[in-house]
Amino acid sequence: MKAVAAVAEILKREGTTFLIGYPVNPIIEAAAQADIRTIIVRQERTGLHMADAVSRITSGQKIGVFTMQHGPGSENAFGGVAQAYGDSVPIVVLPGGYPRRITNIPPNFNSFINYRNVTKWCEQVVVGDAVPDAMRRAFTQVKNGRPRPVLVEIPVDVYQEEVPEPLGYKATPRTRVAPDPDAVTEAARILVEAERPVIYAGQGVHYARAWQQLRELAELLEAPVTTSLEGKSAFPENHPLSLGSGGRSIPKTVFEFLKGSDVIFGIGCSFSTTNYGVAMPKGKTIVHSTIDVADLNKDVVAEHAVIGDAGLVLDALLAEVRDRLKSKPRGRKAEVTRQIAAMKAEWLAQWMPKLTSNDKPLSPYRVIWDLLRTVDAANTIITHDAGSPRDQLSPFWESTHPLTYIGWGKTTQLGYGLGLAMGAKLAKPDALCINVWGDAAIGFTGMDFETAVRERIPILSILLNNFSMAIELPIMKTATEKYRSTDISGHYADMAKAFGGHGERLSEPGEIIPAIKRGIAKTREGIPVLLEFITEKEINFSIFK
Ligand SMILES: Cc1ncc(C[n+]2csc(CCOP(=O)(O)OP(=O)(O)O)c2C)c(N)n1
Ligand SMILES: [Mg+2]
Repeated sequence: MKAVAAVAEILKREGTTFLIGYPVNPIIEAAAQADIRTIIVRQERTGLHMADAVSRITSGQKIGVFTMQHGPGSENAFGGVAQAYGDSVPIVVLPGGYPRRITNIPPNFNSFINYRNVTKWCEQVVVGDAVPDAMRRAFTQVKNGRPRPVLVEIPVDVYQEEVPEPLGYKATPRTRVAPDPDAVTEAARILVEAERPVIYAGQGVHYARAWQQLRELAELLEAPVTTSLEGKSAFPENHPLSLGSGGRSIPKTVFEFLKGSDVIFGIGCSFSTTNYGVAMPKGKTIVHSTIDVADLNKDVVAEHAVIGDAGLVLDALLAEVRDRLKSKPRGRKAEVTRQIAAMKAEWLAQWMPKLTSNDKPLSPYRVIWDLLRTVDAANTIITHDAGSPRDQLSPFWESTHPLTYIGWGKTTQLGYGLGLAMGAKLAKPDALCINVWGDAAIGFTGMDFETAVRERIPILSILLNNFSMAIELPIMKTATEKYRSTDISGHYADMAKAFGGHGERLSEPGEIIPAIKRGIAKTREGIPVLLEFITEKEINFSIFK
């Protein structure tokens, strides 16, 4: 068989049911021939974001795959792969390559050379019959260990070479890494001896699907829980021990309880230094559990470490902690949950005027608050974009069910949210999939709203249009005054309609909820929706330092 047909057959055996891509790449045609649905985007970056969400929403059980052409395709795709790398998302990227005789000759873009720093595995296939080996290596890497993108570049003259038959390829194994028992014992001791422990959960809990164990540990220790932005929804935020979560902006409870803790237990997290994550206060005893030793003692000093899959780590810890506590309650729960509830109520009361504001232009907080109260949270997957929408949404959106929030921000590419919502909808067609973004964000990937219409991916897009890059106002004062450099414009509801979607522009507070309800109904009819809310240039955030 031809190498390109072998690629399609291997994808099938690995469980790929749809291939996201942009021409020209013969894998698209071969996949269609093998009955893999092909989904064509308007630009590579969005397609990668879609593949990314497929992997996230399925905890990597289903791996998103994206293919594009050599040269411009792989050049233009770079952002999407870099974003997945930054946020540790496992995807398979299949670029074409220039013909072998010129692949290493300038100025030809060589994916093998250029993508090495944004993938965990990067290979160029130099001869047709090596395709199965290359695919096996890539899938083994993407399904195991720390999640991150893998890439196999196939030069255009390799696709038509022969691969011997029969093709012996079998789906690669997926396995987990168990922790060192001594490290678990040590961690259990520290956690049980701690007076005011706080659990900080990252997205490792999502990939391990260890939500139940996380909850059991928190309840056993009677310890409050917060998550990273990526880990958001790993712990029910309506649980009395939840501190809530956020990235740059956070609930007051997150800030105060971390500050007041003696021990912080990070599970399935990287503790990376980032503007879009809570900085760990100094002077705490840190117990760090991560799947990748590369994160250990990188940005945060951890005297105690447990390396392994978050699920297996939590299983082992639960056994040890139970053993130590001997079914005796800690006697802390009543006081801790009372403090959390009181502080949360005080903080929310402070924000309530914005969350329920009747102002015009609309407060973005009011839009978000009304959205939260209108959707069925258990059956909704929401994501933010970069900029103010993230900082306005993440602290106030109460996530109650696992993987109902896609948080991100180790790198913050404007326009990421649209592809995430579309990929989530592909992975979970029955969920209401929402992206909340600003008018700068839509400038990057808005054209792919057409993809949502054409490919029948009925998402609900909430646009907060303040005709500005508002978050940049404080640092671009002169440029704004002299040259209006933060102004932007557009009528995006009209754009959505022009693409065949449902679009509405809204400026009345009383219209927010009815419009959301109409929008949800339209998505149920299979029509993507863009609700464009005209908002004020709000740049007050729930930030604590
Ligand atoms: C690709 C990319 N370029 C630049 C930035 C920097 N950036 C972050 S937010 C922002 C402006 C956001 O404006 P908008 O989405 O309209 O939200 P607003 O602050 O107006 O509510 C910019 C330029 C980025 N995050 N991504
Ligand atoms: Mg804006």
